[in-house]
Amino acid sequence: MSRRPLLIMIVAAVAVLLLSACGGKASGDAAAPAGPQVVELTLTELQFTPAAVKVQKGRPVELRLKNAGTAEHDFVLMGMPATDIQNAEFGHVHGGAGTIAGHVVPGQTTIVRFTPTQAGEWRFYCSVTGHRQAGMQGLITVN
Ligand SMILES: [Cu+2]
Repeated sequence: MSRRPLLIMIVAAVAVLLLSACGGKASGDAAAPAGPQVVELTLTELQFTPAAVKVQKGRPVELRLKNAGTAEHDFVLMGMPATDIQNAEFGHVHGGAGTIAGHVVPGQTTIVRFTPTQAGEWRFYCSVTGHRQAGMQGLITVN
């Protein structure tokens, strides 16, 4: 008589193990990422090409900043709600709070990553003295 509860416990334990194994597999499949949205911007004197880009909300963005000019340039985007921000300044990657930014010297490509969390439009620009005023800016649309 005293063996019956033990048998029930063993059956229950096996059932839990099987369920958790199935659950792990299912969540692994569901987590298969669609991959980042790769956006390439070419920086020259004194513009971004293209000057308008579109990305999807909630999907990671990999922003590739290619400096095809002869001067140093950067990319600054302030106030756009985003998570997982990885800024890159002078080759040093760091987390960002509110500002998405990347600096790139001539002939190099700097990669900045972030995930936009809200639809809308925001302006980005180059913060090197005089560049924004000369027209080095653009628009990012999230939808
Ligand atoms: Cu510039």
